[in-house]
Amino acid sequence: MFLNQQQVSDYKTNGFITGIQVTEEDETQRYRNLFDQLETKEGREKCQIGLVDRHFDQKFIWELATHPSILDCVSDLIGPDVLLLATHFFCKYGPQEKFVAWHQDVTYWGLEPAEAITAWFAIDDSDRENGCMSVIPESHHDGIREHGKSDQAGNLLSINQEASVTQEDEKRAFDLILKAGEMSIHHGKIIHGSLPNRSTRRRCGLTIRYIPPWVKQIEENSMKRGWKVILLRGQDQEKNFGECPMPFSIN
Ligand SMILES: O=C(O)CCC(=O)C(=O)O
Repeated sequence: MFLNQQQVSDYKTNGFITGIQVTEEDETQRYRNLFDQLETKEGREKCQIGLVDRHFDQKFIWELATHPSILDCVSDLIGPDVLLLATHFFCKYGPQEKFVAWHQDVTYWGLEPAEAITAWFAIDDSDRENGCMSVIPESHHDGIREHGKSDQAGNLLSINQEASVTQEDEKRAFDLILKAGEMSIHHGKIIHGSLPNRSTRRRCGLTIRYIPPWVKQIEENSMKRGWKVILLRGQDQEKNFGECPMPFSIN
């Protein structure tokens, strides 16, 4: 086990854990340099939320998605059989009004049961000033809330979705402050979002989504396509998704 019993129990109760160090300083710097190179190639506009599933062509993203420390933590939480569902960067440049509205990840993913888990790996330091992610603790216990459209301009979410939250919920929000190279892990049903980046520093995080093998896709996701799911650890007896080969080997 990589996580201790307290962390496993906190995840079950609160729907998240945070401050887990994944990479040492030189490795963290290497990943930041590789992201910087991708950013130069793709442009900032695209980098905000347009880098989806690039683990298929960018080896460094694949390396992070299959990083042993991340997989060890994920296995401790969802079991020994781990499938990679997707990767997606959320990159906010500052100072700007772009934000991520409150939402629950699994709402538009078409999965049944809607069980997914996300590792949010900090490429850059992520704090209140540059718009770190916030979660509403324990909100993953209450099922899927109604999602409408955000009436505030600048929501980075693909279909401008926003979950209805009360002022009480907002008061309980917990900020996931991370140093580059650390990660938080959140449950697919926890309500989370992030405020605008008010700093002049970039705030980039790689979200890595995983599922256990008993999850099926029963509807199209909001990107109107099937997931390209890869078995990373253990076994997939269910074979609910077509076989997708690994784009690179696992180190
Ligand atoms: O990085 C953020 O600010 C939001 C990330 C997010 O919404 C997610 O992981 O689903």
